[in-house]
This record gives sequence, structure tokens and C-alpha cells, in this order.
Amino acid sequence: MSSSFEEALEAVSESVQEELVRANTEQEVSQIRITYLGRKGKLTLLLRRLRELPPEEKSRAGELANALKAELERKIEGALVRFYEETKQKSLAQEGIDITLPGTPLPRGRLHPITQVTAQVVDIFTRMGFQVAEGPQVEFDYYNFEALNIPRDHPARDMHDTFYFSEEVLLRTHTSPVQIRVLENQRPPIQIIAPGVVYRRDSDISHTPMFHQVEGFMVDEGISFAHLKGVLTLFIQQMFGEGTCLRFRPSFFPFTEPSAEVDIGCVICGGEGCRVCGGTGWLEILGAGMVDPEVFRTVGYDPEEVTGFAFGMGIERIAMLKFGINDIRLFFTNDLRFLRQF
Ligand code: 2NL
Repeated sequence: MSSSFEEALEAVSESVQEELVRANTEQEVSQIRITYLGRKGKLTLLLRRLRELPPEEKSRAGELANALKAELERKIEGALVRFYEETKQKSLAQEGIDITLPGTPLPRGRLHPITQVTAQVVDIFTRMGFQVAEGPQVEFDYYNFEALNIPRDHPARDMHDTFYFSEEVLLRTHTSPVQIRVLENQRPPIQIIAPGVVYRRDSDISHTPMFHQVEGFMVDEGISFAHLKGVLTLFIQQMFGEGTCLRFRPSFFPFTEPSAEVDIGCVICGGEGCRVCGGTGWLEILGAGMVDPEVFRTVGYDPEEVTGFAFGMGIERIAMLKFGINDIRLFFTNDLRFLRQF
């Protein structure tokens, strides 16, 4: 037995299925959903009429109506998914994207040669027990010169070609002021390595107004020139190879006494004499010495109690010798063809 209500349900069911067969797009299917299942949709309105049916028909009709509603929802959903997939495949084919192709590789960066050499120098010294210290690039005259036994009228000031902000404030010309600050703040034993950027008013094939330095020192009771020779020999052999020859040549710095410059056998000609070493077979790579007693007195140490050695080197110079570069300015022009070689 079927009531007019059930016939109406039947009619809805048939016309939905017909319309779904005819639908060609996702939008058309969405429209069918609205027409039948929307707030004022045909099936929604039918369901609302359930209430008016006589009790003996109501439960069966209700079951049928809800079952139909669930079935139509499922069919409409299925049709939507099919169209969605179809559209996606079509647009992928149209755009010509082959999702199996490998991606574009990202260009890999690398460390600047100066950064690499600084890291290597720092690594060698930290393995020997030195600690890294840093300090300000804008310094007081006191830390950069005065405390290092370079008073205002000292001829060594000319050598430094300083950038001044005022009488008392300047750009540091070496990293020694870092070590003066360490002497003020720590007690011996002290072993410090101070890498960093320094500034001098100078510019040509072997000078740039900003360059990099590593200085280091070791201060304690009983530190001697033998310690200096031992530490620097180990450093040079790790930096330039086990078999590297070196020599200590007497020199002068206002902040060390005695002072020495350290040469290594020319890395280009192996000691034969060439243009790079000026025919001598030797290359100067660092300066060093025993901390001058006057420096100790200035920072409140008794030079009868503690002694120390100190050294300093220019990173650009070391990098030029290591990599065979003849113009220091190449480090700072940021030409990728140059930088990619390291
Ligand atoms: C060089 C020579 C040198 C020092 C730096 C130093 C630091 C303190 C006390 C005494 Cl706090 N000395 N530093 C000593 C000797 C040489 O550098 O040719 N640098 C590029």
C-alpha cells in the first residue's frame, strides 16, 4: 500500500537521479542539492509535511523519507567528488605540471674565506686551551693606545692611521684593547684569543680600511719566551702543515719587550726565492713578544709577579698566503665568481 506521500517521495527520488545524470558541472550538482535538500528544498518541505500525516502512516513514511534523504545526500556528495577530481585532473593536464619532476635545487651558500680562516685559527688555539674574547669596535683612546704603552706623541701612532670620532673615541686599530679589558676583569692564569674586525685609514693592493685580526696572549706566573715559541710553532704547523719552517726575527712593538716577527718558509717557492717573498724565501706572518712591564703596571699587575706573551696576525694576509690570492680587495668586492672558489 502506498500513500500519496510515498508517491511524492518516489517522484523526488526519480527526478533527483535524472537531474544528476544530466548534470555536467560541479555547480549544477550543487544547485541540485539546494533545490532538493536546501532550507526550502523539495525534500525538506516534504519532510516538514510528515507531521500532518495520520499516526498509522507517520512512522513508515518517516523511515522512508529519512532513508531517501540519506541516499540522496550520498549520491550528490559522490557526484561532487567525481566532478572535483575531474576538474583537478583537467587543470593539471592543462597547466602541464609534471608533479613527478624533481624540484629546483636551492643554491648552496658557503662561508666567506675570511670567516673560514678565522674559524680555523680560533679552532687551533681553543684546542690549546685558549678562550675567545670579544670587545667593542668603537673604542676609547685609553684602551687602544694609552694602556698599550703608546702615548699621544708616540711615533707608533702615525703607523696606525686611526679613524677618530673625537679626541678620546676612535675605531680600534687592533684587537689588543680586548685583551686590556680582559686583564682588567680577570685574574691569571689567562689564555685569550681575540678575533675581530679592525680599522685603519689605508687603501691599496695590500691594505683595506677595514680588515681582520686575531690577537692572543697568555699571562701567568713564570710564562717565558719558550712558551711563546712553543705555542706559535704548534700553531704554524697546524695552519700551514707539519713540515713548515719558521724563524723568529727580532723586532719592536711598544707593548712587548722583547719583540719578534715570525716568518714561515715561502709557501709559493718553498724557500728558493720568488716574487711573493721578495727573493728572501721567507714570508712574515705574525708579530709577537713578551708583554711589556709597562702594560702590566698600567692595568695594576706587578710585572715581578706575572709575565706573559702576546701575538697578533692579520687574517687577510694569512688567507692570501694560504689560498694564493694577490689582491686583498678581492675579499671585500663580493664577486661571487671569486667567493665560490673557497
Ligand atoms: C702584528 C703584531 C702584536 C700584540 C700584538 C699585545 C696585546 C697586549 C699586550 C701586548 Cl694586551 N701585546 N698584542 C703583541 C705583539 C704583536 O701584533 O703584527 N699584528 C698584526
